[in-house]
Amino acid sequence: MKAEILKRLREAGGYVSGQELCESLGVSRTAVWKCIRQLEDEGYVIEAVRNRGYRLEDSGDVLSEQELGKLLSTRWLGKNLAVFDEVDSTNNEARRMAEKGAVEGTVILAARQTAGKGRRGRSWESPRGTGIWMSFLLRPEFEPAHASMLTLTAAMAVAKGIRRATGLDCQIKWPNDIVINGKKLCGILTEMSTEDNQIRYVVVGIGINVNITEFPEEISGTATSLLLESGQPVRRAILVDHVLSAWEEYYAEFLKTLDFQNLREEYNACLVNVGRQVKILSPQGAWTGVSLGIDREGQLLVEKPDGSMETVVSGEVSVRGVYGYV
Ligand code: BT5
Repeated sequence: MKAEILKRLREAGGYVSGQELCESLGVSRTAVWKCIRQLEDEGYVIEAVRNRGYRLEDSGDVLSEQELGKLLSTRWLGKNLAVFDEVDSTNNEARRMAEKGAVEGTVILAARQTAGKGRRGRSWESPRGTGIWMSFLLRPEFEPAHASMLTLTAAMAVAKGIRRATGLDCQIKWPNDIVINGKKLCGILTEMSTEDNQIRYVVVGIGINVNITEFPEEISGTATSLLLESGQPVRRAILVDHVLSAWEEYYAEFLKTLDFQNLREEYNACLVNVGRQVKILSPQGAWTGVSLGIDREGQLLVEKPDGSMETVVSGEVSVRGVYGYV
């Protein structure tokens, strides 16, 4: 019924009375109103005027299967696509779908996550309708040791996607953050299921703060959104398309060598703090050194004060600027 109401609104161009919708669809006013609310949750902007009815504005930031299906210019990624109004976590949903046999390249999006996840049990703020909360499913044939580099390919794709969609230049904070003006705009969470040292599937989860205007106090000093940075609202579906298309290209490049041989230079050009002091926070303690960028395995090279070189493996560590988050 939601699709039918949308069709009527589109065709009418102007107002369609609630009464008319009820009668022609044979449903109650409440049922119509509920569908209108759902469409608004998907991002459609619908004006409701007493005695005239509903009118669809075409400036909406719509993130629906229909809209994305029309827009997506990828070759294979997202051909199987599911957009939810609400899930606990798109990564969890992707894993559930993977267990049931979903195909490689399945993309899952949600308007809102009720239990968005960061790394190591941390949570990810995912308010309704203002971000891209997205995961995609891969069933690669390479060994599990290569999988951590998928996070790096996703970071490159987000940076390029944002540049193409908005013109904004952002930077990568190794291994899984995208930052702009020293604040976090995006986080990436890659999860893997293995058996007998073989990958069963990998889920790459990407959270991008798009049109968020306010963050909870705990992160208001470190988090930002594209709207806050540029002053312009961004259409999420267009950004999704740019990020997924860019990712397909980087992934194809990565698959040629199964490492960052061909991507390293471009990655390091986007990396924040190259040539600067960084603080490495590991379970064994904190130390500082100068970041020299990543090597071809995707590990961060850091020069210690005594001149020796340390290779930092992602997973357990966080990297900070010496004076704060970046
Ligand atoms: C991450 O973890 O940055 C990975 C976040 C991945 C989120 C995506 S959304 C789609 C998919 N589904 C999921 O459930 N997850 C993925 P980490 O490096 O551990 O950073 C988490 C920390 O970032 C939190 O402890 C907060 O301090 C901060 N944070 C939480 N929400 C944020 C937000 N919306 N923007 C910026 N910072 C945030």
